[in-house]
Amino acid sequence: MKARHESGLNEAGLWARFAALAGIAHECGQLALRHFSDQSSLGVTMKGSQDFLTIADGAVEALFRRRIAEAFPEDSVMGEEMGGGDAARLWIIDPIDGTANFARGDRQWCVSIGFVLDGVPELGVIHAPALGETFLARRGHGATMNGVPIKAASTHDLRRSTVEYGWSPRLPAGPYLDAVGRLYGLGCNVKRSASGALGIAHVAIGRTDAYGELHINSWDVAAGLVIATEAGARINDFCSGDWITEGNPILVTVPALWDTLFDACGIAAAPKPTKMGGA
Ligand code: LIP
Repeated sequence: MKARHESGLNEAGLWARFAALAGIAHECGQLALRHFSDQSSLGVTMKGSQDFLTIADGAVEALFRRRIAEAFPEDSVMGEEMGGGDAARLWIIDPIDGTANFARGDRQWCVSIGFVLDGVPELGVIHAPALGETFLARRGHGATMNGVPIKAASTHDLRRSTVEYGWSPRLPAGPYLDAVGRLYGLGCNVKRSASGALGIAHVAIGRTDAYGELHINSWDVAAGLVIATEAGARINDFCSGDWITEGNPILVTVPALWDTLFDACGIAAAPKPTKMGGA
């Protein structure tokens, strides 16, 4: 069978990875859930202001790396806690996205795993075990939540819209607050749940109409890029420049609101982060 990409990975190889992805994510989720259920043992430390770290983050990423080394030894892994870099066959994991929530006993967290082939996000899973929800997609083959097809909302009226606008201490608060003010001025409902991956998944399933953030890391969004695109959402050119190692601004919206929200969220004028999150 002809190689599907320069990486030499053919269609069967992509399907094999897709078939393994949900199972590996669930095993990682179960480990995370065991730690989540014993809050006194989390060993919470701070990587910086509002930048939480627990022992679960490292344990989940280590488990994921073992499973990929066993199943797909020729693939590379990049993760929030143990680092990595670009490669032709690249798994990108945020072992606990929404760590601030995880550390406080809030269920809004997930394991987010994407597979990027020759620079193109091909597979994604966002698994939220404490919520009983698993979002899954392969590029060109649709997106599901718990096996049921999902699609983004058809909202046209900003006064009926809900926008999640993410924040992190990687950027000064000014541009964030300015954008939030513009969104409220347009009649939007604005929220923040502190998990970028779940924020993108909620656009894909139609619970919200946009997720924006002036800077976010590749491990937060690699899975959501595939899931949201397959659900019919529109996404900015996040996969440009050194997106894998440096991140970028992100905007995911229902199609009808793209132009207005791109301007209101200030994506074109996003400042560069003062420090990188993660490893
Ligand atoms: C989170 C991101 C989110 C951001 C949070 C935090 P983490 O990642 O997914 O977009 O707004 O501040 O950075 O640290 O929970 O893995």
